[in-house]
Amino acid sequence: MRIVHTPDSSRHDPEHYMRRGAPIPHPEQAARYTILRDAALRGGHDLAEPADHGLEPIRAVHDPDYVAFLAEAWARRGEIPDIGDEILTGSFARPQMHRKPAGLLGRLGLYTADTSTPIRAGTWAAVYGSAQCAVAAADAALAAGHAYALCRPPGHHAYADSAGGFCFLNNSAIAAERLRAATGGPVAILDIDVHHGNGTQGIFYARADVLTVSVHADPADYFPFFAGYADETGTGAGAGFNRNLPLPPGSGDAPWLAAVEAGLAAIAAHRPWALVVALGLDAAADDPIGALAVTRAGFAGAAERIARAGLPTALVQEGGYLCAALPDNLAAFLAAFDAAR
Ligand code: OKP
Ligand code: ZN
Repeated sequence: MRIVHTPDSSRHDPEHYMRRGAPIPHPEQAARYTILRDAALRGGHDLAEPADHGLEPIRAVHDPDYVAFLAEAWARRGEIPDIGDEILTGSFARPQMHRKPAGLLGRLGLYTADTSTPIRAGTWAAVYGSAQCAVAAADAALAAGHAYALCRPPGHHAYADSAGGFCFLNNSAIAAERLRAATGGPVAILDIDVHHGNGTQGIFYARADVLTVSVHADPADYFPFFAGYADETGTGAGAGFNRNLPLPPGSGDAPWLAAVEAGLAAIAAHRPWALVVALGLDAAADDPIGALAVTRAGFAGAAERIARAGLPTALVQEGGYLCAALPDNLAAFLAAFDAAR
């Protein structure tokens, strides 16, 4: 398996975020990059760093002003009196608020959904490099059949113009749009992260050319709370092109794999020309912020089923947090995918 990664992924190093009213150590730690990379190395995969395709593939799914804001925010930090190691706000625009304030903190409140995406010295380098990994994996999937992008930070909670849930740029959406443009045919995204891929759904919700399918823990009492319900099926030209498969908290391999199969059946019915897998590993039983109980055999089973779809496939890393099973689950997924191809 071609693995695309960049050491720049380590440069975003958030320390804390607010969870249930109190600051806790941030789960999306820089060490995730080295741990996932080393798991891929041990598996004998072929590691490469991405070429730089610039901002164009990023702007193909994101609002240009939002992208410029992310790129420039750290350089503008002096506008905030007594700024420390990060730019963060506690004031967020509500959906009915559309003004675009000139100041840095107001702009940040317009462009972020929560406190989990502080902007620090290396944030843009990591976010940009992560997006380039997604682009490179999409290109490699067309050239070689499949590839894995070790994207950190993750991306599936990022909308066209907002960060949130540890995510800044939507790497899976960037890969999907790259595949759609290159093939000229419809493409599909299967998101198996334990959290609903709300940003990805939002980006493609009115489009028929990118089918979005997400398998996740029921958002009724779990992040991202405000999207991910089964009755969200797309709008306008995109009606019928979004599918959500929420599962009760605590669900294990059998219901999870059944949902993955249902998602793959929906994808097959739409006859896409390529597939993006938003590969979160946080459905694992011992994930520190997870809500499901998937085992290593479950991840291998999902990989086998996805590989058998036989589509050019870009695997894009999403969540999956520090626990003993994390590297093993990635290794098992990649090995099972290779074996089934
Ligand atoms: C990212 B991915 C708001 C943040 C709540 C966010 C979880 C993000 C998971 N205070 N928690 O899908 O693995
Ligand atoms: Zn997640």
